Amino acid sequence: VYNRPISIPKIETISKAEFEQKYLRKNIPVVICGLNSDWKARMVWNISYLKEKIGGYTSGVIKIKNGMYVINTERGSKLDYILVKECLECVESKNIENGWSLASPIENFDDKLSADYTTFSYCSDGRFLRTRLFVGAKGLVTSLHQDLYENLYTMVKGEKKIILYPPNQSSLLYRYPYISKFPNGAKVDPEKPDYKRFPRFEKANAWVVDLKAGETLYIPSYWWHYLRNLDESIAVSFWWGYGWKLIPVWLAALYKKIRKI
Ligand SMILES: O=C(O)CCC(=O)C(=O)O
Repeated sequence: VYNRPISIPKIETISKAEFEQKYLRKNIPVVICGLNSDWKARMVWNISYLKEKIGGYTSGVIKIKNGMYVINTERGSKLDYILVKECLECVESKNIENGWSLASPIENFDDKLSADYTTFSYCSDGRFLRTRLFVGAKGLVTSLHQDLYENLYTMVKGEKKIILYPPNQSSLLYRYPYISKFPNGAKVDPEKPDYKRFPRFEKANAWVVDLKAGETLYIPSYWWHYLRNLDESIAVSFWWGYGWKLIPVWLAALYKKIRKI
């Protein structure tokens, strides 16, 4: 469906210096294989383990309607605070029509999961480091959006289709207005393109990958990303900032605080 797609290259683990030189400083996406192979999480994480470890916490979870995270212009009002156990049971029941998905900062769960993973050296000295745990049912879609952070997105279980567009194609993606509650979101659907409504989108070039357990995708800051679960999946993302790019990160945090979003 997407025009002239580029397959994101998959490489074996490289040194931090090489990662910085070839990818981070050039803002080029890449899939690194094997980075998380020594994580205990790769062996033990599944829904029942997570229920046992963190099921008793109350956490903000993302509401899902019709197979999508509800992160449209109503973003901000769609986090429900419920028991993690209830959210994970909903994932287990494969309900993506009207349910929840876990997308929570891992710090919400104190140190209950900290022995199961390690922060990758590529981002361990980055500022503003945020670690998030994603657990979602097969078929769940995260609509196209961009973030101010660098992102190392690592699959622990399952597989996801991920579609990226570089920031210099933003004008082809029909973003929501900067003053909306989803200023980092785009209106186009990469898997069901509507070229009548969004004619410029026909010129966009997607970078695509099916990201499997054990693989880590580097999503450079400002790159647009869209994700669909090909299986029930568990993933961890590390977001961080560095250099001048920390200025917009700080400004956005302030803006969110003021507008309470
Ligand atoms: O896991 C997902 O579906 C969303 C991940 C994401 O958007 C991110 O890490 O920025």
